[in-house]
Amino acid sequence: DEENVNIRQLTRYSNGTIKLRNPHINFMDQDILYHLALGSESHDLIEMFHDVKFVCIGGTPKRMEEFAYYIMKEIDYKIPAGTQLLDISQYSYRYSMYKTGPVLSISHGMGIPSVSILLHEVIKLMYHAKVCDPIFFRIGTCGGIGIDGGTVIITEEALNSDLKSYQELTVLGKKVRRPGKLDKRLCDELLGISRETQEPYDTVSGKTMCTDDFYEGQGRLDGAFCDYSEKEKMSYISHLQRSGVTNIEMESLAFAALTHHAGIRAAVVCVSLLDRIRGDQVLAPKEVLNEWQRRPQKLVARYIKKQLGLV
Ligand code: R2B
Ligand code: URA
Repeated sequence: DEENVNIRQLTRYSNGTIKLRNPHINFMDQDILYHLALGSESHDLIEMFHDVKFVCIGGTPKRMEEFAYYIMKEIDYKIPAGTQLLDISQYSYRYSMYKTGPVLSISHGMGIPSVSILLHEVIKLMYHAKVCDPIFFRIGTCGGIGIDGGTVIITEEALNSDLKSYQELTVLGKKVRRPGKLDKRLCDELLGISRETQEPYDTVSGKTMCTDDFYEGQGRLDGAFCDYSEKEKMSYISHLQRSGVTNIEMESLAFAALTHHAGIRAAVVCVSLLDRIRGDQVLAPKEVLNEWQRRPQKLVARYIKKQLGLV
């Protein structure tokens, strides 16, 4: 539609590389991507990153390291025998970043502030490295609303905790709203791929509510504080369900808002760790949780393999 054409013009050069919506970066002698431990003068970012096609981000360094090795196997990417993938951002002591050919795998920590800082720097990295039309994925975990643990949920639209489909941030003391939009076609393609494989679990799509807290912010009864009753919690969760919310997590809104503002196609794929109608504590054993957390990775890996012409 018209909005997408406008965003495209604002965010791309004619060859598909990223144009930044910030005139200041061009006038700087160097740009230090502080939280990634990279810089435009200290590193040859084009040499290091120009071939990136997919940027996959998820909460923990360990899971994203595992994803880097998993995708290495899936796309048959070879590194010299006896060597390991390097955590490119290890000296930031903030985020971890692994590169497996065209796939970047990066940890984003917990919550909107952490994922926002990362995305500003990763989007600038795409610009400095002259990357062409990258696709971004968040591979994560969430709480389901009337949805069993182990179910994979693809976000159609990210909502704030007022169930509005925008992120409101304060810039120079003024409120700025950015739509929590994700790529509809990408969401549908992922759903389509999930239907091609016979997995013993469901993959669904829906609206995702993004909160600034895991406990009171998600209506849990098991935080250090709780000033509402179980009845009030349940009526709130029912209200969410009636509003079409399938899951709750803590990064989708900033992820959707920033990638959409940058004109980057993006998707959020999370596995539900529990059904919030049944409880609040994450009770599944570690081995079960680990297997569940590989499910979004599998789906995204399959999409990547398709795009690379490997399946
Ligand atoms: C999902 O899991 C984390 C909280 O446990 C948070 O980062 C999120 O969005
Ligand atoms: N992550 C969340 O933010 N909430 C949950 O309930 C589970 C994972």
